[in-house]
Amino acid sequence: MAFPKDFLWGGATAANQYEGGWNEDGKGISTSDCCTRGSRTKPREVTYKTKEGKIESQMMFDLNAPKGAIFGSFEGYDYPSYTATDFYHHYAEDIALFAEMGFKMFRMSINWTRIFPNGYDDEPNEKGLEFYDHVFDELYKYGIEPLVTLSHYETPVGLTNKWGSWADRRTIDCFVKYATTCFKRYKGKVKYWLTFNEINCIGFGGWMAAGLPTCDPQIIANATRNQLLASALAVKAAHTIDENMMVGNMIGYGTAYPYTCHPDDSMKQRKMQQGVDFYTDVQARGYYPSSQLKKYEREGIVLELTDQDKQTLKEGTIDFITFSYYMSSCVSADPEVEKNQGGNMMFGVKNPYLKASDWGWQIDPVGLRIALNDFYSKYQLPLMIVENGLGAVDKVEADGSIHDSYRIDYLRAHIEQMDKAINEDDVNLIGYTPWGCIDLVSASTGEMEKRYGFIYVDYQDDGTGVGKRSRKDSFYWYQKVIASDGEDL
Ligand code: BGP
Repeated sequence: MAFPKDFLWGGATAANQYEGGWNEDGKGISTSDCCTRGSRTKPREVTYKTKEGKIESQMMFDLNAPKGAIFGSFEGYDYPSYTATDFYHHYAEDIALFAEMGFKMFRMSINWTRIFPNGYDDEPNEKGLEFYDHVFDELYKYGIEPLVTLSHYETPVGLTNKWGSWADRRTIDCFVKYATTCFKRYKGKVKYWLTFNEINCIGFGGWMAAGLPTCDPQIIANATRNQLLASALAVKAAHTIDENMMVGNMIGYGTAYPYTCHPDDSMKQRKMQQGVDFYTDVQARGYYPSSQLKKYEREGIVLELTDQDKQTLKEGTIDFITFSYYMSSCVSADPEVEKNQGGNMMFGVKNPYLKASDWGWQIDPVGLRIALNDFYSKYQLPLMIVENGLGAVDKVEADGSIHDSYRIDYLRAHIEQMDKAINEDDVNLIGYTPWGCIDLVSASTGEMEKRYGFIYVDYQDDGTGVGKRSRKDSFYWYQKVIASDGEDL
């Protein structure tokens, strides 16, 4: 079977991990520019100064992070977002390579701090706007449709310093101003937009996702509401500025199975699923599900939701649903079993039927088909998989070739399941942009060692490399897949 002729094959990136040029042409500092480099065994740390001037750090996934710390100035940055893999200076070359693979779509993010350096500035930075003009013009040249994320771990630190970033409602206005500036400027050039990358990650990655130096549940609930409102207002603005614009959400997703057929495992899995679905419920249906409101109540969290807020959510529902999918996990109600954590981002229990990547992410192509079916039966909106892929260590042979058959195997198995979802389950899947289509910095490790690309970039973690690009075996394979509408796998 084959994919529809107009299927949007492509690849995905994000400014904070790909762009570099972190302080060029008037760009401000974003949350990602303030992270220390992580390592494979240790989650990346965020360093900041407390009110008393003490340097503190927060583990990206540490739920016991200090509460209510006030950010001062930042010191000792060591995050490779500084250069990343230098899209800023290589965009024309990279886009030509994407075109060579036959891309129909390219997912990227606009770095908010390139447009509004502090987040709250009166006027946008013209140089920043110009950069993306060049990028979109280049994509247009090859008929590649941009898919643009407005916020992908790039919250301006200026907003954190000013009033605590997304904890404060004033950040909504700043985001809407930024989004509106982009919609107006790139009208006719960009049709597909996403508001917040993995909006559901705010709960455990407050700094990364929202510039919050805290995991305090009340603050997270407020910030989540503020992002959901900002997203809805952006959808409304886009539709007013250009009725052809399509705006989607973006969820960090992993299929979760009950560990056994014990009813308690199933119930627990169900509850967990509700917690993930809540974001899409709001963005696609336009209101908070009662299960989430009750949960807040039980936890003693006060959610202020005015009539105006409710109206905004109702009027700003999304046009399509997107999500990332790398792995699945299991949920157990048995505390003894729960201890057997899979070491993956979803904190799930290891599944004995699955193999895992070198980073412990459990590989599950059928789980992707399940996810597609679940999303489609719940919301009946067009779907895009905007991240998927295998993070792996690549070896460059003496002749410069890179034989990444493991990556091809991973992607092939997932595309096969997408095919089934479209042709056997009748799911309306319209696009696929595997993650890190060109090597870039890993979000969880902050390093170059974990690579996803079809295109190799020679930067290494010891600082060597000149930004040279080369085609991996998967490059030629994906080119063939696209050319055959997914038939030649
Ligand atoms: C997603 C993020 C991406 C990306 C990806 C892979 O959660 O949206 O930014 O990096 O995960 O993760 P990693 O880089 O940690 O392998």
